[in-house]
Parts: sequence; structure tokens; C-alpha cells
Amino acid sequence: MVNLTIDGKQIAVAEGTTIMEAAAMLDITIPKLCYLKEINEIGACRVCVIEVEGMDRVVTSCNHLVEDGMVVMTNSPKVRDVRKTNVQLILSEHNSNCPTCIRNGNCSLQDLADHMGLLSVPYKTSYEEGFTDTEFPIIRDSSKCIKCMRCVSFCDKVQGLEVWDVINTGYRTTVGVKDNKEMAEANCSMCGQCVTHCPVGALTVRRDIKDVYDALHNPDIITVVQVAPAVRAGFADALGVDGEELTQGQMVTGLKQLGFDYVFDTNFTADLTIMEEGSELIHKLTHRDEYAWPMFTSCCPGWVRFMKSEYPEMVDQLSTAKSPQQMFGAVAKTYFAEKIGVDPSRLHVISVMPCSAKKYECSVDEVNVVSGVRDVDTVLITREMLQIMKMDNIDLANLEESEFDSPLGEGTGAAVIFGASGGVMEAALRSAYFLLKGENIDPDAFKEVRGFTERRELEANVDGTVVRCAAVSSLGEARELIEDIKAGKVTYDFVEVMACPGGCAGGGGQPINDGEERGALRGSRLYQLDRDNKVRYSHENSEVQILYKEYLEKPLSEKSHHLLHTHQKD
Ligand code: HC0
Ligand code: SF4
Repeated sequence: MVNLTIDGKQIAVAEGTTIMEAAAMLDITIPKLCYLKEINEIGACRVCVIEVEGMDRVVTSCNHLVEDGMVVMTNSPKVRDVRKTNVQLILSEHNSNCPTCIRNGNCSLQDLADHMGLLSVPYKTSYEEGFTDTEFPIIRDSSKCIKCMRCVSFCDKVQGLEVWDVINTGYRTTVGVKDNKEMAEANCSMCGQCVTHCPVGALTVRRDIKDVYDALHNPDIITVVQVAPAVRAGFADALGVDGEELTQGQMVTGLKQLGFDYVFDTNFTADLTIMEEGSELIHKLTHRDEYAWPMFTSCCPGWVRFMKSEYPEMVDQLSTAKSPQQMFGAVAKTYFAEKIGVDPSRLHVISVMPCSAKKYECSVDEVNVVSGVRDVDTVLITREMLQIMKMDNIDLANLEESEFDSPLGEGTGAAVIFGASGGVMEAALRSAYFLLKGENIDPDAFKEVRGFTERRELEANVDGTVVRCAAVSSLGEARELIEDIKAGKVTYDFVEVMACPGGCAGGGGQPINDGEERGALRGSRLYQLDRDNKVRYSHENSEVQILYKEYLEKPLSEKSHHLLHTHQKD
């Protein structure tokens, strides 16, 4: 153990602990800006400086290890002076147009300046103006970049994609797309993780709120909104709900107050996806020799983009089932449009998603063909939904509970866990068991696949058929898994990949908490919703059963194929 004193308090900590971590154990908060645990511990911003007795210079506490007998001051006059100068220098190179910045009120730099009581910047202000392509879902404004390197490190170390890099030299040093490419030419998966880990407004997700307002105010248009599983867990963040409790009924009321004609649930088509994808898996398992293995889930567009750019030779191994978002659009503009007797062109389908890549998925030709018009017209991320509710003066804290509309509003417990890593697989196995054996298994029988980013493996014995499964989240983990498959180190039948750490619960469109990982907490809220649901098997969704009866006939029928399946192109 190492003994040291921090701000007059003594503590013994394990060797290898940083000064910042030791201070946190004493409930002493050292301000920071660029730090991300184990991902970006480079001391680039020099905000976390502290003073060590006997040393004539201050040191960064995020990457400086404790030493025996050390006496540390985290808030001495010298520390405050240096920290203030460092923050003022950062501000001098930052476009501080806060009132019109998307991160106004949720910006680590703004908070820091406020915390330090800064009222002026004595240095000449200079920053480089410049936006990347504003049509692309991920947008960069270089005038706001503070060169903290969080985006570079996250994309590189967690997503394994190295989209960002340091460009230029000297005072013109900044961050840009590697090799000076356009964003659209880079192999960006559009996961949005660099956005949720950006401490300021330099990286944002394209806003599509105007499209939604235009549709809401057009009397000829019928608006249909669907809400993804994980959005309700992000909505709970905004309500300040702690722990696993959460209310989706208040979110439904909020959406109804915005004026959407129909408020439906993507959980409905998550259950439908299980019927189709589960049946596809069973079909392939019974014709093993005709297919390459494993079959991969295909509902995460960040992952699908990654497959297309990194492993195009394996694209055919993706399930042909469209994602629940796209299945919803296809069903809404055919079955539902017929049911209410309107032409599909009069429906405007809006998705609320925890995911920036869904903005891209809805525009990909091969998943958008069914009714002659786009299946999903506009995608809002969770943060945009919260923004639009704010703009409409919706009092989130005092909303009553209400139910989703019918007939595309019923969702089971199996559907809601789609939003957590491992959930699609667990839901699929619950129903595959029923489809093969004709009886239900304990809904928690496959819970070993729950988890965060790490690889989880499970050999599921489904009525004598052994299905070797694996689930991961984050694209770095996905790459390792594929490399292991290619090297023959592992063999699987069914693999679930979600691009974001923790799955959609930790998606790039979810509320931002200064780079803090909320995926696991939000995921546990979704598992609570699963436990609370009276129906926990996708095949027991009564509205899905009616859809098959009235329209689709059965899973993998000709009509199901036309509406709900696709072949991803390279
Ligand atoms: Fe997801 Fe989905 S679970 S990708 O993570 O499959 O975005 O929440 O909506 O489509 O259902 C995101 C979340 C979805 C889809 C579903 C899947
Ligand atoms: Fe990297 Fe994801 Fe950001 Fe694209 S969106 S640059 S893949 S972190």
C-alpha cells in the first residue's frame, strides 16, 4: 500500500493508483475536462493539475501515480492560478457562443468556467471556423473543438475504427477526419459515441426536428411515431429517476401532448423481428450445410455499416430480417395504412431512437422499398425528443401515465430487452425454444448473455439442438470476435453485435452525462421492465399474432419476406 496525504487527509491506497483516483476515495473532486477512465488519461487539458509538496511545478493528477509520503494540495492558490490560466487559454481557442450551442446547459467547459467563477478571458480569441458535411448524421464544428482527444481515443480504442486524428501542426493543430477525408468517405459507423463523449459542442448529431414540426402542422399528413426500447431508459435519465424504476407511460403522454396522431412502440416490431429472425435461425439450423456460419444479428445499423466496410465478405451472414425500426415503417405503411383507409403517402412515420445511425438506416435503399414511399420518414434521437418536449413546454415531471395506441403498440418483456446488449439473443432463444418444442422455457433461462461490452458465450440446448451463441457490444469487441472466428479459435451459430457499449441503452443518441457510461444502468431498467411485463415471450404478443392472422400469414411467408426481410448489399 502507498500512504499519502491529500488536502490534509491521510489515505492508504494500492500501488498504481492515480492521484485523481486517490482523491476521489476521499470524496475530493478534482476538476477535469479531457479525462475518460482507461480511454483518455493523457493530461491534455491540464485542468486536473495539483501541487505536490517539494515539487516546483504542478502535475496532472489523472495520469500521475501516488508515491509513498506524498503531500498533495488539490486547491491551493498556485493550483487555482494555473488551472484558471489553462481554462482561459482553452476558452480563447473555443467558440463560446453558448446560447446557440447544442450543448448549452450540458457542457463540461461551461460548467468548469462557472465552477471556477470565470468572468473574462484575458487572451486574444482565435478559433478556426468550419463544419463537416451537415447532411451526414455526425457533424463536427471545428470552432468548438478543444483538442481534448476524447473522440480520437474513443473511436480508436473502443470502436477500433480510427476515424479521427490530429491534423495540422503548431497553433493550427486540431482534430479532423484521418487522412483529411470527408466524413462520408471515412469508415465511420455513425455510432455517435464520439458525440456522447465530446465534453463540448464540437461533435453533434444532425438535427431533424424541423421535419417533424412540418409534419405535425400539415393537416393533410397523419403522423405516426414509434419509440425504440432503450429510449424509455434514456427518458428516465431526463426525469432524474434513480435506479431501475422507470415510467414509460409518462413518455407516451409526453409524445401524445406533442400532437402525434398515433403513438406506437418499436417493441411491437421487436417481437415481430423475433418471430422472423428466430424462424430464420431455425430454418438455417435445419439446413446447416447450405449456409455460412455464424448467423449475425442485423438490427444495429452501426454494426451493419461496420460489417460492410470492414468484413464485406461476411455480409451475407447477417440475418435477412430487417431491424424493428424498418419493420415498423413497412408494417405502418401497408397493414396499418390499409386498416385506417389512407394512402401510405399521407403517413409520416417518425422514429424516436437512442441511435444516430438509425438516421442513416432509414435512408438505405435496400431496407426502404415496400410501399413505394420511404418506410420511415424521419428519425429523432432521444435528445431531440427531449428537446422538442422542452420547446413545447411539456412538464415532464408532472405527466400522467398513458398507454401506447393500438394496433402497433403492444410489446412484451422480450422486446424491451432488445435495448440492452444480449437482449436480442435472449429474446430470440426464448421464442426459438417455443417454436421447436411447443412449450415455454423459463424466461430467465438464457440470462448468461446479459452483460456490458465483454464477450458472453452460451451453449443453448433448444430441444436437443445445441445453439452456440455469443454476444458483444462495441465494435472493438466485435472485431476481436470476428478475428477469432476467422482464425478458427471459436465456432458459433448465432452472434449478436451491438455497436454501442451496453447496446442501445448506451447509444449515441441518448442523454449525455459528460462521457459517463450509463449503458449498464439503463440496461438494468429495461430488465426491470421485462420482469414487470405479464408477457415475456415475443410469440405471445397478441397484436403480432393478429398481424400474422390478418395480413402476413406466418413467419417467412412470401408477404413477410417482401415486407420484413432484405439482403444487405456491400
Ligand atoms: Fe435499438 Fe432496435 S434495440 S437497434 O438497439 O433490434 O436504436 O432501443 O430500436 O430497430 O427494437 C436502437 C434500441 C432499436 C431496432 C429495436 C433492434
Ligand atoms: Fe468513430 Fe462512432 Fe464517432 Fe464514427 S460515430 S467517428 S465510428 S466514434
